Amino acid sequence: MAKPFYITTPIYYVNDVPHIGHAYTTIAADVLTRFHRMAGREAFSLTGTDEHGTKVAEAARKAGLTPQEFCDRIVEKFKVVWKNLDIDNSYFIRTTSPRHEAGVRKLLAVLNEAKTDDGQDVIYSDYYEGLYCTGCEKFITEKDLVDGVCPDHKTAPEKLREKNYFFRLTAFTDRLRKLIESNELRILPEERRREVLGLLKQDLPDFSISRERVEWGVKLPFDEDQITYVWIDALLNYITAIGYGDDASSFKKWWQSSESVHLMAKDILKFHCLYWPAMLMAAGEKLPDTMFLHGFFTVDGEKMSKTLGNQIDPNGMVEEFGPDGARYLLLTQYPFGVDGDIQAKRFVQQYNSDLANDLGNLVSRVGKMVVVNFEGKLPPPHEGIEGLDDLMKQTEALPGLVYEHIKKFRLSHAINDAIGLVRASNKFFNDTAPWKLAKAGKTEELGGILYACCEVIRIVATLLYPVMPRKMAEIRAVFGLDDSTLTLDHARKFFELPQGTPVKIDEAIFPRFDAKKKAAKTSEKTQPSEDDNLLDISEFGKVKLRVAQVVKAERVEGADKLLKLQIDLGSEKRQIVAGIAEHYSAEDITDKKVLVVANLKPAVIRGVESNGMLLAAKKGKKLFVLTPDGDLPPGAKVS
Ligand code: ME8
Repeated sequence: MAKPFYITTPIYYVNDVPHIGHAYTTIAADVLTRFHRMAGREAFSLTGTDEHGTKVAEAARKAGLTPQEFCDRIVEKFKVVWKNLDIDNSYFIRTTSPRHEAGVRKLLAVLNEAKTDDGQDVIYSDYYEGLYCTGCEKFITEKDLVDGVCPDHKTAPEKLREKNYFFRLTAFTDRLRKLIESNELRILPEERRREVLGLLKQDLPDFSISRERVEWGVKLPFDEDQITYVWIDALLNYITAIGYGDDASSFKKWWQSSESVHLMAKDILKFHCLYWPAMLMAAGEKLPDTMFLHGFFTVDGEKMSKTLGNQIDPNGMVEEFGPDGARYLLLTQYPFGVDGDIQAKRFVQQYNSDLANDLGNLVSRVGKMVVVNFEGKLPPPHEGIEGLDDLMKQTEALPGLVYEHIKKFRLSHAINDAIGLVRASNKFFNDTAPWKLAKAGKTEELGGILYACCEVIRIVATLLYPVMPRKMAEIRAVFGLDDSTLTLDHARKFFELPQGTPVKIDEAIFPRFDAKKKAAKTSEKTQPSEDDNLLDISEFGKVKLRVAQVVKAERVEGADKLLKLQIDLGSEKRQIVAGIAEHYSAEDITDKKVLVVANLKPAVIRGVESNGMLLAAKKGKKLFVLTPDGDLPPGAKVS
């Protein structure tokens, strides 16, 4: 039985709002977690926020809030974005939580008692003098500066001299090097391992674990005048979150007996690959098994930064492409592990080609042919079809290949191989031309082609489930499959779908994205009640207009123009967001009968889901909601 799998993301600083850099690592961790679970392992995934230190205190001061108020506000943004992206983390750790703070103090007390092999104290106090960059939250040297300023933050560092407590790193570097060389501590990819081994060849100084002047942080248990250095505080989250200091059985399971992986980008290598394992060694704790340091990406060729204003909001990506589209697009821009560039302008084209055309089309044309030609019942398999053996071989090999990629953190390879099979299946479909067989009444051969394609779809949808959980569940539902068969084992076998399985397909799984639709969606987002979404007369018949009764109304937090309405449509209740708050109060609109467009795709407006659109008319600047004349019941058709 494989060990439980424990994976962590970095905990993100709350002085910045979530961007696609954070999303990239967190989605990757989520995919790995879901995949290992599918392979039958127990898995725990951790993410959270890094809330202490000068940087956060400074951001809070600028926002006119106490640090805690500021953290409480920003942390919600992280929680919301993870929810929007369908991140299924097992726990969310905040470094300002009492649980974490208690764990930090406990481990620091242990370190303070610890001795090195030659009997010296692991922790000692000394004076430190140096240049400190608040942006980096670290001391930097003259040679790090460019024109006298920190190259990352463009600010001049401060000169600081203060009493600090130090960790005797020098006493642990030899052991650490041996553990990395022997791969007992696996550092991946290889380039990063070499980088760490290179650092270990240099004369690494001891590092300081406390600050004298900082106020916002955890007090040292052995000197209450000193605050734990924010990086030391942050690293400890990986164990406080799973019970270090307060839940021995959870800690035993998820740290001592699990396979643990720290996932991050290469920017925070030194803290994770040198300081963290050395601290664990000194405290007599097990080391993590693997550090995976993926690449750092630029956006459209530029470094992503708040100042440049080129940070991409993952919520916006979810609005455009749905959670699954956003997850897929982020992970497939460049190979996982190396540096890359994210080109947002390619998203629409790639979404259309991989998801709408290749995968979505395969599902809909195969599904529809089963519905039309076999009354929606899966036909039996059939042998001897040209190209079938090759397709089956490729399909049967895929789960093993994908799992190997996943074990080696080759996420983009795993996804590309699965999409490669989709393409091979589309080719098989085109080459065998089943529509011709249908015309010619060659039912057995036709059925065999459709059966094989359905099996490919089932297997691909299972293997890609960790990447696109919602859409793959939708595809699996075409064959009536639920989570009970969501296992790698079920994907490993061909001929799992019995003949006669009902096949139901209603709408395109990945509707094509076009510029027109995008423009319409944008105007809907910014002005949900504006009447500028003109339709052709021929298109009008497609619009489903209904009478609805407003059951409840409330303002959308942070949006002056928006009301969130719960409406009764007779056969169902729905939520819609309407841009009427400047004209109607929640009380004004509650209980009113209104007219709505009832067949719009769900949209997310200011983070709130809207399933329809309210009709209203304008006179000058005043807006009037349209109401039916006469006592019509909710759900009545408007024509
Ligand atoms: O460093 N490309 O937090 P942070 C790839 N609080 N990944 C990126 C990225 C990019 N352009 N930008 C950000 C901290 N990331 C500390 C961590 S852990 C004990 C403390 C991701 O908010 C990537 O995972 O600056 C990177 O390591 C992390 O965000 C840095 O997040």
